[in-house]
Amino acid sequence: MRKIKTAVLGTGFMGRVHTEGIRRVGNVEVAAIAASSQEKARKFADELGVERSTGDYRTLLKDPEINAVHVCTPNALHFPMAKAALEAGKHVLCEKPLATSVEEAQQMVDLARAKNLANCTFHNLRYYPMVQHIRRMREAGELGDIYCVQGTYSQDWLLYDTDWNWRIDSSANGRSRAFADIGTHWCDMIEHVTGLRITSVCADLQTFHKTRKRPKGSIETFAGKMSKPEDYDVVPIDTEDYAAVLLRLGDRTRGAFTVSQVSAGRKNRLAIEIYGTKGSAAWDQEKPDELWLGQRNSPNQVIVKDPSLLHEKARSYADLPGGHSEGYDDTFKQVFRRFYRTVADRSAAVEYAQFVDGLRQLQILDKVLESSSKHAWADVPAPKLEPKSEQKAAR
Ligand code: SOE
Repeated sequence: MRKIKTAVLGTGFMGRVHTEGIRRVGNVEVAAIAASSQEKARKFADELGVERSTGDYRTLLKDPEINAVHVCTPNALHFPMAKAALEAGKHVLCEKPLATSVEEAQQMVDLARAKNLANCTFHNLRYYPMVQHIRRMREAGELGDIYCVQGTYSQDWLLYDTDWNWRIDSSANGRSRAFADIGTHWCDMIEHVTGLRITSVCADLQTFHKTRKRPKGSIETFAGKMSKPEDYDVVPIDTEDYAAVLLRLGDRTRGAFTVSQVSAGRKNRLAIEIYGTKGSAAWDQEKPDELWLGQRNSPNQVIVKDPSLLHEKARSYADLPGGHSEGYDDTFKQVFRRFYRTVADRSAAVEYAQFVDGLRQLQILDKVLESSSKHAWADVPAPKLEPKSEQKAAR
């Protein structure tokens, strides 16, 4: 079997999880690694056993043997790298947020379309088995019409003013931090699961740390919690630690959620609650195999992931039998498997978030920032382009 050859651009937290995840897909080989320097790329490639490495990703784009790239670099590099890769005819899977502006994201959507290349925005969190189960319950009408949605995406890894990562530097990250980093995941999930569109937002953003202590060395995502940097510069901060957002999803459905990177004890708590006319569902990423189902006239239930008990259409997202947990890592495998199916066969169904979905999240983000600065509701534009994906059928 001839393997599809792919290159991973970026050697941070995401570069590592992507490299490991790609290897779980049988017909794909991580052929090369690119980083900001040859030394960095070689060190990473040696650790993970990848033959080829480079400090200049453009050399990989010239190689006709490389079919696809994963863009796992800081946000500000997503656009130039993905654009160059598409221009070179490579299929692109890009980390979220897709870009640092709506304009860049729109160009990426247009270019991928014009070149007819597979394109994925890595909103992987939709693909936990229990999240897919809620989605299919909703499609089957088991929750009824949705009255309201609520929840949070809360973390604590940026709680102290000594916590640092490239995301805090807006020149590498873009003008929004907490919302772009994790709020976009929440919105993507809620739209995907409910099939509804966020139509207006009223947001309040807060930066608790007006300055932070930037260590003189570099710090990996989440790793700052284990280091005690003594040598630092005090720098002003222009991105938010926290956001609270009220939502309208069409004329009837309402919602509210918070986003925080300073909530002690909350490690990676993406929680969604959906309240419908017939029943409710609540799920929390910190306990991914469990799903709470609420009823008015019968006892509530907590169901545990077990492929034999999942909705038929959600079953392909669970690979292991009940009692064998499937988590964050496994969502990568689920997306990669589906992405590479469409790379191998351009007529295969698209079962992942595309660039157009990443653009959508940047449009919501834009309105969240506008609403917070104006202290007013802001309307989110209806998408011009509907994804050609499975998501269309759900909406
Ligand atoms: C950091 O906040 C981060 O790694 C995000 O970038 C991911 O998208 C999220 O899944 C976990 O947290």
